[in-house]
Amino acid sequence: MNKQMTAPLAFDVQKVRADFPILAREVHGKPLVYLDSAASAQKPRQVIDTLTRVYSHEYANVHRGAYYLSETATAAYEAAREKVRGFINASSIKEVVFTKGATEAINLVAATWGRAFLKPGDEVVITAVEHHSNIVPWQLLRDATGCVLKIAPVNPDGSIDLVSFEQAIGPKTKLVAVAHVSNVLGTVLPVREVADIAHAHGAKLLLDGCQGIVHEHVDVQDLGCDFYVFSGHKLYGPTGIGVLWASLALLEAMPPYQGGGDMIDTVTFACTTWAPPPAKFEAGTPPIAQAIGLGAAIDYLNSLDRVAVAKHENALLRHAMSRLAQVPGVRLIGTAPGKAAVQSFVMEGAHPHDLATILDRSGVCVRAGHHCAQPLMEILGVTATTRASFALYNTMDEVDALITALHRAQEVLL
Ligand code: 7TS
Repeated sequence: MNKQMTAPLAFDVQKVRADFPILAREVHGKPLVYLDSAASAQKPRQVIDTLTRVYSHEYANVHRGAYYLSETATAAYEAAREKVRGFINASSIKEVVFTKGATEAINLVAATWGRAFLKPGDEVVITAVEHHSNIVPWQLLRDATGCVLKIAPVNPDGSIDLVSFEQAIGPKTKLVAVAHVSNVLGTVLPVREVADIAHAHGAKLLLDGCQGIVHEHVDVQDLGCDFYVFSGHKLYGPTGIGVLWASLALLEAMPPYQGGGDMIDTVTFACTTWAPPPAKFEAGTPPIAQAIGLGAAIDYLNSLDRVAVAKHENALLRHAMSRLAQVPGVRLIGTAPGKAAVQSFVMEGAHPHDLATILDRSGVCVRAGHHCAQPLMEILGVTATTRASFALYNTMDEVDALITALHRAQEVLL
C-alpha cells in the first residue's frame, strides 16, 4: 500500500469475516479455508444484498426507459461509475468504461487503439510475468497489424529490473503493457518508474490492475498510466463486470469496439456517428446489476481502514512465507521485496495438482497450475506451481491450517 488512505474504522478480521457468509461453511466436513482470492474473491453480504435488492425491487434496462424504474436503474448504474471514478481517482466519469472484465478491457484497447494507431514494425513491450490476458490480445494485434511484441525479463526472485526493462524499449515502442501486481509471483511492479520510462520514449502505458487494485492504493493520475484495467470479481464484487480507465482524449481518439445499441449518436443505413465516451464503448445492454454490485463492493472497501487491511494482508504473507519455507522440500516462487499477498510454491515429489486435491480434503482451497502464465512457468523452469493468495478476510490460523494440511499431504504423497 503506497499511499495514506482515509481510515473511517479500525480493522477487525473477525468482524470482516462475519460479512462474508460463505466463510462460515464447511468443505468435506472441515471449515472452509479459502486461499484462492487471486482467482476470485468471496463476496460480502453488502454486495450480495445489493444484487438481491436490485433484482427484487429496482431492476430495469438502463439509458432508454422513460419510466421511473428505468430512470432509477440508470441513476444507480451511473452512480456505480462515479464510485469507480472516486476509487481510482479518475478526473471524470467519462473516463470510466464498464466492460465484462479485465480480459475484455485489454482486448478492447488492443482492438481499437492498437489497430488504429499501430503500424508494421511498431513495438508493444510486455514483461515475462504477464497473465495470458495481457499476452494473447497483443499477439492477435501483432498478427493483424505487423507490430512486434517484445518481452522485458524478470529476475529469479520475481522482481523486475528497470535497467533490463528499459533495454527492451526503443524508438519504435508505442505501448508498454504490464501487470501492476503479478498473479503468480505477487511482485508489485515499479509502475511509476515504468510510466516514466514509457513516456520518455513516447510510448503509452497500460496497467493490468487485476491484482493491483486489490492490494494497492490506485490513483490513476498519480500512477501516470494511460490505461488501467481491472475485474470486479477479484475486488469482492460480482463477475461479469470490469473497468477500462483511459484519459478522455485517448478514449475520444479511439474507434469503437463493438457496434450496437447505446454506443451511437445517430444511425442511418448509410452511416453512423458515435456517442461520446464512455457510451461509445458500451454497446448493448450492459451488466447493470453487476456494475451496481461493484459499486457496493467499493462502498464496502471504503468503509474499512484500507491501510490496516494492507498491513493485515502483509502480516499474513510474511507468516505464510516464513512457515512455508520451513516445510521440508518446499521452495517459494516469488520473493521480490515489497510483494503483495500472493505466494506460489513447489514441493519436491508432489505435483501441484495432486497437492491441491489433497489440501482440498482438509478444506483448504488453493490454486494449482500455470495460473494463465505459461511463458512465466517456462522461464521459472516449472510446469506448474501451487499458489495461496490472501485476502482481507483471511486469518493467521488459516495460514497455519495450510501448513498443517501440507504436512498431511506429505504423509500421503511422499
Ligand atoms: N490479469 C491478471 C494479472 C490476472 O490475475 C487475471 C486473472 C486476469 C488478468 C484476467 O482477469 P479476468 O477477470 O478477465 O479473467 N487471474 C486469475 C488467476 O490468477 N487465477 O484465476 C484467474
